[in-house]
Amino acid sequence: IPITQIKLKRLRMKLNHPFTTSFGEMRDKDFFITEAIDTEERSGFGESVAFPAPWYTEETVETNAHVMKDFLIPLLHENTISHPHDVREIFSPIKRNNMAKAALEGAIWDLDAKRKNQTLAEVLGGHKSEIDAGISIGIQPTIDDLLQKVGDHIQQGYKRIKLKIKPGSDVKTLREVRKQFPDIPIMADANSAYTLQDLNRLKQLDEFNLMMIEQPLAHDDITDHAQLQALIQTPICLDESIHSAADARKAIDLGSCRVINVKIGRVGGLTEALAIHDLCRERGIDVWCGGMLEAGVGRAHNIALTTLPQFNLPGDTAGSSLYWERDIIQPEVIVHNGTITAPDKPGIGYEIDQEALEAYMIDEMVFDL
Ligand code: OSB
Ligand code: MG
Repeated sequence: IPITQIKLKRLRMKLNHPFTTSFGEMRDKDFFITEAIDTEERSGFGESVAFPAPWYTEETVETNAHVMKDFLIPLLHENTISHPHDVREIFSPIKRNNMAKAALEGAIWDLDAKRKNQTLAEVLGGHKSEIDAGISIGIQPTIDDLLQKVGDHIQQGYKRIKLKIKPGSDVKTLREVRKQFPDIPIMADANSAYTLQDLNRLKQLDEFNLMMIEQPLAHDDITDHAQLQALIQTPICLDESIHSAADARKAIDLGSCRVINVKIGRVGGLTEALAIHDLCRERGIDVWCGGMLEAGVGRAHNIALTTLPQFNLPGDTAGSSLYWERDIIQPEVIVHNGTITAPDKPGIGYEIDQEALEAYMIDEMVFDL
């Protein structure tokens, strides 16, 4: 793939609604859009999902900038890439920093698909023409706010509702939601807010018929989760704990989870995400695509990945308008009757809204390869 230039565009975008989890509140997004340009001046786009603070994993926007600029882009300069699959190997001397790796690898996957005049979904091996959309609701100021939001999103057709929980905002909250909405598909995400000491509280969640509980225990744990899974009925889904297909294999072998949330950034790119997909398909583990409050480019990558067959549960990729006044892609991601139609144009399948992109841009770095 004859890449001549890499551009890193730093954007700041205001979220329509602040998003609160057990680890903190986010009001806006500060992140990188990556662009890989070839000899024919075609462009592929990627998005880094790291947040300004290391709340979710250890990466930040600043560590992304440092690692891309000082380590990963030089590796792209020194090596030839015949296929996007090669990027994982080329980046392997650099430990972790998965979101930085995924941001660059994603732009190369998009560029390669465009060069082949195929959709990103096609080059990944995905065939679904529509994908099911779920939504993740942050912790709300009051229970009434939460009930209102759940009702609105069910009305909009979302196929499952994810609620953020933490100690003190869990059993009572879920009981209220279940009372009002006895039959809807609900799951809870704790973002590592509990320990095995909270076993009794976690056991109480079994009464709410949750599809799953996501990452109840430590962000870097798989063994306590195996103990917990043996003691509760609700399936455990791992998010933060899974950084690679090797992690996924160990978690499955130990019985630490029955479901895996795949985030392209967290696992270091689409190649690794495909490996996790294939493993889960072999082992009969359900998978779905998580979200990181992405702008349109990241959202488009999630949609392409979700067209693969083992993505058999609704993900967290919701419509653009729930997050942004104006997204950076055209058309924006639209959810209709709880589904997103996979785009049929080459690559990520959405045009970059250059005017919006420029309006949000706060910095740009250009590297010749
Ligand atoms: O744990 O899945 C998570 C957002 C930021 C950080 C972590 C998580 C989330 C979400 C939101 O749940 C998903 C989305 O709407 O993009
Ligand atoms: Mg999560």
